[in-house]
Amino acid sequence: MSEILSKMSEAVIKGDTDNIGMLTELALSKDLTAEDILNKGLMPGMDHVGVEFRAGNMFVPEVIVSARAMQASMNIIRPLLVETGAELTGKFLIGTVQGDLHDIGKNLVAIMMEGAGFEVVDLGNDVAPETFVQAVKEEKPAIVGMSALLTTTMRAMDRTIQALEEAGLREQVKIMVGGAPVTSDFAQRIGADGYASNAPAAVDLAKRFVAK
Ligand code: B12
Repeated sequence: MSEILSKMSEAVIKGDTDNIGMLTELALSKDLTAEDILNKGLMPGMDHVGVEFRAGNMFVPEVIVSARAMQASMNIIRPLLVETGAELTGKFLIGTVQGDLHDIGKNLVAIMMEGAGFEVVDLGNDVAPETFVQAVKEEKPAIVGMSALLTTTMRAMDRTIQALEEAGLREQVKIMVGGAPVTSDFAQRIGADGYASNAPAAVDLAKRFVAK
């Protein structure tokens, strides 16, 4: 069984979009859960890609194909991750901040949030502060989530919170931030209501927000 999961990690590393769908179906047919596939197959593969990228052994085009392979598998397991039948808990608006194109982690948070019963509005990536403002006006979410993967784009979280303040919308929403370079210290400094280091922790935090 774990052989399939290591093959999935390898498929992410090699960016093997042709075979990853088949491997995902095979894993599911062997009674592996969507969580197993995500946490023991896809994530270790993407972690490895991160290490190799940092070491200069992999380059942007290769990382893109790895990301595509991971997304291809996530598209298959998505309904299973969502399938908890939870009641709608509130509206959750999420986006990757301006200047940042990384969206795998943001997508994962959105999927898990949907699975926990939140109605999710996903603004995509490279979302300008004014787009967040407009969306908060229109969608009236209970919670806004912002994702950033680059140290250079973390500041856009700050600018987005300021824009919400200037538009008089800050008090209407709870704001949570996340992404690899983000810390709870940083979240506090920019005036966010919370930080979570991964998707399940984001769900716990969101549930605490709406329970209050
Ligand atoms: C895949 C990837 C890419 C892909 C992105 C594809 C895509 N569709 O997302 C591509 C190739 C496009 C890319 C481009 C670049 N990348 Co890049 N990339 C990565 C890589 C390898 C993996 C990121 C990832 O998807 N991880 C898996 C997900 C599941 O994890 P995650 O994003 O951290 O999300 C989890 C948590 O953080 C949290 N979370 C995330 N969002 C949110 C939001 C909320 C509200 C909450 C509560 C929680 C939360 O929950 C998630 C799930 O558990 C990382 C290295 C790494 N290991 O992080 C580098 C990395 C982020 N990239 C990096 C860089 C430098 C770049 C480029 C500048 C490279 C270049 N020279 O062009 C460009 C920037 C493009 C841009 N403007 O955004 C650096 C950033 C360095 C820094 N500190 O700023 C990293 C760390 C690599 C490195 N070590 O150098 N990249």
